[in-house]
Amino acid sequence: MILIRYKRVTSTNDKARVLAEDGAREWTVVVSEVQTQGRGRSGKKWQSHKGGLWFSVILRPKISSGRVAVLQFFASNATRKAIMEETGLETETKWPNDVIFETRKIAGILVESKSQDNQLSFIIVGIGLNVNQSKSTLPVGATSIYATSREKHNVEQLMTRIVENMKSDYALLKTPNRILKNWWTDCIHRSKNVEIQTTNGIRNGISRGIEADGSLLIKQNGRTEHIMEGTLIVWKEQNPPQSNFRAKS
Ligand code: BT5
Repeated sequence: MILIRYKRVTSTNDKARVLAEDGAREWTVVVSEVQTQGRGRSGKKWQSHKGGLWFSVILRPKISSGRVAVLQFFASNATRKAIMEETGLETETKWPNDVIFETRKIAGILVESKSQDNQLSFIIVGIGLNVNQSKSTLPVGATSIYATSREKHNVEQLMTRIVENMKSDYALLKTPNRILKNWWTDCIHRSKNVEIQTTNGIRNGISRGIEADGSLLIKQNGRTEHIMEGTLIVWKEQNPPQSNFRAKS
C-alpha cells in the first residue's frame, strides 16, 4: 500500500483520480483528515469533518466495465469486517452502498471509474466511515463508532484493516458470487418490503437479492424487477422470510 496523507482536500476521490490518470499503482491510497467537498452519489454531499475516516483506493482489476458495481459490495464487506475486528460492532448493509448500525448510516461508499474502448482503466473506491465524531456533528440519520460505543478509535488503523480485507478478497472479484452472498446475508432489508426512490419514480416490492451489475431485485405481484439505481427509503418486516439470493457469475 502506498499511502498519501492530506490534512484537507476537496475530495479524496478527486485526488485519487488525478493520481490514477498519472499512472499511479494499484493500492495507492489517499486519506485526508477533512474533505471540503466530500461527495456521495448523484451530486449528494458527504459531510466529512475531522474525526472521521475519509479515503480512496486506486484499483485496476481485470474485470469488465459492467461489473464495476460489484466493487461497492466488495468495499462494504471489507469495511464491515474491519469495523467488527477493530471495535466489535456488528453492522448491516443497505442497498446500494450504505453500512448501517441499528438503522443509522455509519459508512458510505462511492465507486468511480474510467473506461476506454470498453476497457477499464481504473477504479476509485472512496470510503467514508464515521469514527470519532460526536453525535451533534453528524447529519440526521447518521451515527459514528464513537456515538454508538463511547470509544475512540485510531482512524488509520481502521483504514489499514479495511485495505487488508480488500486485498484478501481481491481475487473474488473475478467470480463475485461470494462477495454478493456475503453482502446479502447481512442486508438489513433482506426479504423485506422496500420502497425505492428512483429517477423514474417510486418502486415498491419485496427485496429478493442483488446482482453483479449492482442491481437490486424486487418482487411485486409475482413480477421480478431489476432496480438499477435509487435510494432505498423504507424497509418493513415481511413474512415469511425468504433467502432467495441470485447472482450471475
Ligand atoms: C454515499 O453516498 O454514501 C457515499 C459516501 C462516500 C464518501 C467517501 S469519503 C472518501 C471519498 N471521497 C468522497 O468525496 N466521497 C468518498 P450516498 O449514498 O449518495 O449518500 C449521501 C447521503 O448520506 C447524503 O445525502 C446524506 O443524507 C448522508 N450523509 C452525508 N454525510 C454523511 C455522513 N458523514 N455520515 C452518514 N451519512 C451522511
